[in-house]
Amino acid sequence: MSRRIRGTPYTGMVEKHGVSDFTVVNHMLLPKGFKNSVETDYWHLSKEVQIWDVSCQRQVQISGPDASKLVQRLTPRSITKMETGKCFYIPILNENAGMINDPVLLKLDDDMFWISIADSDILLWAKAYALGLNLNVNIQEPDVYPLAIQGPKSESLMIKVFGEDIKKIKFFNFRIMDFEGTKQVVARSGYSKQDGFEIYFKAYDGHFDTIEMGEKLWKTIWDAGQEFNISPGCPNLIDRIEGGLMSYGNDFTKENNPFECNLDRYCKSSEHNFIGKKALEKIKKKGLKQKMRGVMFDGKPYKPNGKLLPVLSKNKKIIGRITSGIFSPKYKKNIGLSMISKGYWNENEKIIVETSDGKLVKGIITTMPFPK
Ligand code: THG
Repeated sequence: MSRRIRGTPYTGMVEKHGVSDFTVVNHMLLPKGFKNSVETDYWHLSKEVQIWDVSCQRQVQISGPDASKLVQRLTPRSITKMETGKCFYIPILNENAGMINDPVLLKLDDDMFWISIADSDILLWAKAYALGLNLNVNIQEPDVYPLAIQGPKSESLMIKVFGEDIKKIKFFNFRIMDFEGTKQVVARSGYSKQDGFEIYFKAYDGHFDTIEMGEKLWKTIWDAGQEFNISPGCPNLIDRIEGGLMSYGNDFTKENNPFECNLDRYCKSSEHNFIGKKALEKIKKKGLKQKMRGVMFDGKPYKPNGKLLPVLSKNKKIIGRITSGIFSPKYKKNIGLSMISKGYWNENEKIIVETSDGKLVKGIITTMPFPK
């Protein structure tokens, strides 16, 4: 494998567990599947607990006297009231108000933030902007390798490893927890709709070897997880689509603005200046051409194959394409996410989907997340 594709401290562990495929996100390996089918993993995730190597959720660390000023300029979401110990889901826009990332922001201190990025090079963007504005900040990618523990039994498992204080961590908050004499950021969050935690594992200061300590963390959780029927896993496509969790680069790109992505609630503040503000105000005045929606459709159980399925109106006009889709065993229907043209995006609107074999099947527009 080329040196540009980076492994993680847990790559050896996921290989031992029989990983079947990888994808590459932020120039780093992300497991795509193990021995079981996506459907088997989906049921397991909804009942038990899984351990995921999500090291590719790289951290862009911004510290120094102008850290909060820079972070605020990077997003339309106001961070004025953000407290240390909080996680914020934030849109990051370019000058045209196109989405260039949708990371989770962590406030570690008044002058110290981590931006936990989706798949685009925000470190370069932030550095260039800080240079241009002559800001007093330090920006780097620290040796942090997030490990996700997801599923309804994740709390019991995490208590066993880290102690009762785990219970005090509320959704989208984090605490500093001890592991083998190291301090670790542990958040209640993760890329699933189940309860779950993310350990932003860091070996610290060269006192500990990253791979050795990372494997120790994995093994400790794995052993403690045996009584909870733990299995290795990865972000699950069925759970993600049902839960309306969007994937940058797949469901939306820089060609989409945050309103199209239903991120209006993070673009409400008019008080502060940020990249893309003028363009965003223009879009708001002009109105939208399309919006991200859930789609449910008939036909054979859909197996994703990288092709986008056209979504048509009753009179056969193309009104969108399914960017992520799969058969849902819960709804016993095919489900998907799609940008849907204005006039057709209302809930229960009847649509037609062209399947991979060229058949036209019936479908409807649903809410995002999908109805319970
Ligand atoms: N965890 C961390 N970093 C990440 C992701 C993650 N970086 C990349 C990618 N995932 C970013 N995208 C998302 C998308 C949705 C959520 C988190 C990251 C998410 N959303 C909550 C929901 O929709 O229920 C709402 C969050 C809120 O509004 O407060 O969890 O998964 N570390």
